[in-house]
Amino acid sequence: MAKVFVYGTLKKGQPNHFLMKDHANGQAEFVAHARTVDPYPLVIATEYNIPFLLNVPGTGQRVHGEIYSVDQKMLEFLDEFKECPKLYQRTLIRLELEDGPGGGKHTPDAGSSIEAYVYTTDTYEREWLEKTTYESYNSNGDHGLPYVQH
Ligand code: PCA
Repeated sequence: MAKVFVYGTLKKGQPNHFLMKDHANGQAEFVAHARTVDPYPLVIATEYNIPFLLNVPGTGQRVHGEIYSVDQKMLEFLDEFKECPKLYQRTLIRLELEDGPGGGKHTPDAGSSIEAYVYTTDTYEREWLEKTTYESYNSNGDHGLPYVQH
């Protein structure tokens, strides 16, 4: 099982979360909420209002998201869905754990730090570095840039 940190449309309540719940794509189990140890620019770009974590650590904000434990099938599905490595590249990132589902003995401790895969991008346009950055993505946030399914 691999750990994947999602920060965009794959989070609960966001437009592509259903893809992680579809067992035809593999298995994904929620582990915990987390935020990046380093700041990164999380921007919304393209005509489809797609969220991207630009691979520029040290600028932007510490970004909130969700960690999932996924099987090989789901990892391959996500790579394909994220057009990895063309549009996004799957990299490792250091995260600070927030709350987990609670209860179980495998629940990680809040405040501890772990590494997980994340889909960041190096293939951004220069203007994206000037865009507004977000701490926590919400397609229906007051930025008025809802994700467009395509
Ligand atoms: N989905 C991925 C990356 C950006 C996006 O739209 C995610 O939620 O992490």
